[in-house]
Amino acid sequence: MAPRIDPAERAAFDRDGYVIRRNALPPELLDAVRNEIATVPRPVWQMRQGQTVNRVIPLPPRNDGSAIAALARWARSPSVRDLVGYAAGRSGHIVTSLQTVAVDPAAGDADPQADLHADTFHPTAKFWLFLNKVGPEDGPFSYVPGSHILTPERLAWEHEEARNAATKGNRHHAAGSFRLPESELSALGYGPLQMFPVEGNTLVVADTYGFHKRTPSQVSTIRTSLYGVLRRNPFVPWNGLDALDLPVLRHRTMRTHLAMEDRRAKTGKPIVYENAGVILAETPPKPPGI
Ligand SMILES: O=C(O)CCC(=O)C(=O)O
Ligand SMILES: [Fe+2]
Repeated sequence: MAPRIDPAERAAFDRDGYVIRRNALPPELLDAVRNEIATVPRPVWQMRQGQTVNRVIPLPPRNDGSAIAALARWARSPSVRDLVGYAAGRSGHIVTSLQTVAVDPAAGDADPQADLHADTFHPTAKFWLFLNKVGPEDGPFSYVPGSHILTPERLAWEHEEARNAATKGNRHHAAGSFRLPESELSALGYGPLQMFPVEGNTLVVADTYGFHKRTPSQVSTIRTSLYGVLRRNPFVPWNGLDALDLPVLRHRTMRTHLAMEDRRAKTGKPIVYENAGVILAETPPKPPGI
């Protein structure tokens, strides 16, 4: 994949584990997308994690003439897809949706994504195209530059954690998304955590095997992005060739998953994402328990 990546972005990724691309969308598309998000209600699913409400707004399955459909096409363009594939170490289906993250510090416990962590034990990529400015108070993404690189200390740590994670009392750690106190970064050969406040229209692509977190917000705030995840089975011995990326399937994976959640909810089974109806993406969430 390397020859297909812009050389400056490739060098930045190889060194840091992330790439930041400013002014990612053409200005007309950015304006149209912002305008549509502010005025056109869409089907929304959401999950509360403590003080944070995470919303998923699926992209339209076909070109319905909307600005969001044009945004979905942009996300499939080679300059985005190749970079995300390179960051994940392999190409394949990028599960993409609109995401809003609403934080109200008064509304609950700490957000588990605000603990420093690696998503899993192998390279895997996420991207955020932040549509509006994300200031230091707005819960920006934070990353430890270079922590996508497997140092001998990191390898030993992964091995040790893998042996005892299940008994450490943290659900996310036990599930394989290992948590790390910031004070232990230097023992693994890494430098300090860095926070990335961004201007609107900034694309951030990161290998989330590197240590990262959402910066906790001290104020009530909402962050909207186009969000994508490329996480493949690391034991599949080929690159590309992902059945979920076939045109008939790729628009449906998210919707099928959410429709299943709805069916589970109807029968009283536990769910992760609840159906929030057809609303504006940035509607302030109801306080917990209402
Ligand atoms: O939303 C963020 O800034 C980071 C959240 C996170 O850890 C993730 O999506 O893996
Ligand atoms: Fe994460």
